[in-house]
Amino acid sequence: MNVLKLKAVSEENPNETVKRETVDLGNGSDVVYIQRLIPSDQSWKWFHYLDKHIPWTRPTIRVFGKSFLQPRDTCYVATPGLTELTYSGYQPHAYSWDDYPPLKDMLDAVHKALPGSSFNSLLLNRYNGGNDYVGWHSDDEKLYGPTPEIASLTFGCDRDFVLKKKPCKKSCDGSDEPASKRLKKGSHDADQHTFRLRHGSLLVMRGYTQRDWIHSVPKRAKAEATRINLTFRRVF
Ligand SMILES: O=C(O)CCC(=O)C(=O)O
Ligand SMILES: [Mn+2]
Repeated sequence: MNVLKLKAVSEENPNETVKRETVDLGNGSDVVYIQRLIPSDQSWKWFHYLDKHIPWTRPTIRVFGKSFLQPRDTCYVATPGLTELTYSGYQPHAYSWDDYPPLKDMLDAVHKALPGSSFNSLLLNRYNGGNDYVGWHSDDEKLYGPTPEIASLTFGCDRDFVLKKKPCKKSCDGSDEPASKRLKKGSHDADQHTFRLRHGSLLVMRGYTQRDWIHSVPKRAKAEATRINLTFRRVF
């Protein structure tokens, strides 16, 4: 039903293409942002389905040797038989796509927007207001391979998504100076990008983005409402 509706929009207006922006981050990394992938009414239907039916949990994770309650709710879905995901000392239970059939419609919509993609796992996050966040990290786990494509679908409250270049360990800019010196004088605007992730939007990180950049969704005092985010990934 959901997919049919998406089809109907493009069939009624075959020349209308969804606007997408690509930001070249350099050195083989880029980000694609589609602000209006899923129409607003469909996005609200999916938001309410996910909010109500997904078995959200708030696990304890370990960061720099300390235990924390993860500052957002989460759930993991994956095709059976894949290598298990572990992050920050936590191994989520992998639910099946068949447990939550509308997830397959969401996956279809993402595959349609990204020809050639083939995602087989999904990490869901729910931010219950502006105090919930995800800290700086990259999704560079081995199971995703060296150049993962990660597609991030957002429903509900708008939040900022910030990408920041990792400091160079060696002289990646050809300079012989130590990283500390180069950072002080070398950091500039191109080393950070903020995307306002809207209801129904899709952001895709590609190439070496996980190797060379970190990302976060910072706390925002003014973001009172709930945001649900789905990141589709391929496990190799
Ligand atoms: O909520 C988001 O937009 C990002 C979530 C994220 O980075 C993650 O789950 O790894
Ligand atoms: Mn991430």
